[in-house]
Amino acid sequence: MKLNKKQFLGPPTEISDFKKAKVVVVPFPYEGGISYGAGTGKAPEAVLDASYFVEFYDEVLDCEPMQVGISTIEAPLIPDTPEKMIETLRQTTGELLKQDKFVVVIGGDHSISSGFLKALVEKYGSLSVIQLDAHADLRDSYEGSPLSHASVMSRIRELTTDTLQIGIRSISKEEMARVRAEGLALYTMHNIRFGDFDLDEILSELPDPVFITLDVDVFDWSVIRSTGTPEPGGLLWDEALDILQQIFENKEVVGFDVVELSQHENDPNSPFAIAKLIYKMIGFKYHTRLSDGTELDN
Ligand SMILES: [Mn+2]
Repeated sequence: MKLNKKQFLGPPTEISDFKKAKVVVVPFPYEGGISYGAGTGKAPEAVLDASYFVEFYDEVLDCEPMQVGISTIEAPLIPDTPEKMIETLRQTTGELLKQDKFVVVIGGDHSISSGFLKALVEKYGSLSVIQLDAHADLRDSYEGSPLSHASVMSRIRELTTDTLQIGIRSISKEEMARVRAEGLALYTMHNIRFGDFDLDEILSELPDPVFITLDVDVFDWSVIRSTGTPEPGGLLWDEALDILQQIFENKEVVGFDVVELSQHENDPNSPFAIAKLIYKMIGFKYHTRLSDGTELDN
């Protein structure tokens, strides 16, 4: 596994030392499955570039989360068929999981997530998936492809039946019928806005460990506007962080991916927000839970 020339955050070299790092960042610039705006293939590099401007110290957690060690590997060579692409990501993340790394994947479009999840299932046997997304992604296939980004939750539900979907505000009649028929845990933005969303209670019913797949279009476009299929009325920055912190504090999160950012030259803000988001999530993971059960030493 080759180290990336651009290390997430651009930290001192001892922080990005692969052997010592608890966290490994995997850039995975696949954009074969997008249906609307292009640019997800350039997103991981844009996030790495922007991450150089993220402050190491987190003023809320009162520590430098990077002290756990964060190493960024080079993006694997990505095959052009979706089946092989998913296999490549499964192998890459599987190898890192074997070395007990906490893996963070930067996409790429949402179709990549089932590859990472396959590796996690191989390691943990079974786990739950929390999806933050504007779209339900529950179509069995989309534009003829079962491996489309718009059907990723259908593929994920073939690997685990414990799913939780948050922030949804674009869902077809057929998808909603499936949610009702199968009793899926799906919470729309409308549920969140109008009080029908008790995250503590919802999380208590979800088995550990947990994989989080975060589609950046869950955010309101005042926060993130560079994404393939943006939807108005999403989560604001602090709302999303509150939800994520609650998840990390209450569940054993064993990996996450951040997908569907697209890179546009006239919008440096979205990649920066995503770089900061990823660093916040790493902070949530290690501020409250080190593998030996102790708090992170500031
Ligand atoms: Mn999605």
